[in-house]
Amino acid sequence: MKGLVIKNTGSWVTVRLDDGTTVNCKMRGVFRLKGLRCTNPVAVGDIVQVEDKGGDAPVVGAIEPRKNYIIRRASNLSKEFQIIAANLDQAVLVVTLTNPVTSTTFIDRFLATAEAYQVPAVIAFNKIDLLTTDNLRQQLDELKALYESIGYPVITMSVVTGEGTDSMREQLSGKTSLLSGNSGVGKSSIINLLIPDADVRVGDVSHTHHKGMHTTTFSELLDLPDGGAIIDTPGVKAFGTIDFERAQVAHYFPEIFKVSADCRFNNCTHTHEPGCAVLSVIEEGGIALSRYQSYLSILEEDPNDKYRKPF
Ligand SMILES: Nc1nc2c(ncn2[C@@H]2O[C@H](COP(=O)(O)OP(=O)(O)O)[C@@H](O)[C@H]2O)c(=O)[nH]1
Ligand SMILES: [Mg+2]
Ligand SMILES: [Zn+2]
Repeated sequence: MKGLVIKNTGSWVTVRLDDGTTVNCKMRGVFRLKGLRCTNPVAVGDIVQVEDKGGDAPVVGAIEPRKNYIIRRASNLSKEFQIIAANLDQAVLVVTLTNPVTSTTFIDRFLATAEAYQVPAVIAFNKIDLLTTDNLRQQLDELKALYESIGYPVITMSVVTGEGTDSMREQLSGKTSLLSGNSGVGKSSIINLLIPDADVRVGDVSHTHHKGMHTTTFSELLDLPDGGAIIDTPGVKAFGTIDFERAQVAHYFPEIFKVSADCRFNNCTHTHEPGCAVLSVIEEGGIALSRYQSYLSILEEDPNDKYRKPF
């Protein structure tokens, strides 16, 4: 029997079969993914075979090839990984300019990681009802223009006033979307707004619970009333970092990558090299400084420390 994984609590997964019924399956041992120890090989969004071998519960057998997936460390210093979600149509990053402040570095690292995972990214600025100063409103306009110019869809919205929520609904319609963002930006509120019977807790810092040395992440696929689904991963702020090779970082900043075709050296890191097209475009104001700073912040990470910094 084939089905879609709609819930994962670590040791159990819930699979929705083709006929619409759901079945709880047991997980089996530790799998390996590209040479990495992986404690949680089956993820929400996976299409799996369910095998009923007459034991106390059916088990998850083969996993269908994924179109994409995202991973994170099982815990900060762990060498083990968890797949957070698979087969995403898009990843929506919910951000706020106030209460709390989301930094552009955080946004850009998320976008770069989404590029690397080949998951289309969307930015949703929530809590625009709190932008009561000219300065904040101008910040919103500038960031919206910046990210749209790079090619990312941008939504501006408020759960409180309802402004922009139709655009959010439209953006999510018919797709499977991961909802990410710092704690407190309004992810749970958005889910409750769009899926009235989801009844997700609002205001909780994290639903993550500790089990031995590992942080077990509970994730769930929530159906949208008009088609599509949101993958909710409480306690996961953003993607885990992935293996960024220095030379590849520019590939994940579309506007930097485009210009880099004109650099004199094809191994240009766009930091100091003569004939660097990126540096000259930055000087002309054609690439935002905030984006370049985020690029540098990834480039400057210790290459031996990869997989070490979840963000
Ligand atoms: N002013 C304002 N507050 C909001 C908005 N959306 C959510 N909140 C509040 O922000 C807090 C955190 O929301 P929550 O949905 O739990 O955020 P999460 O941690 O991202 O899931 C709660 O007190 C919400 O009521 C909004 O659009 N405007
Ligand atoms: Mg929440
Ligand atoms: Zn260059």
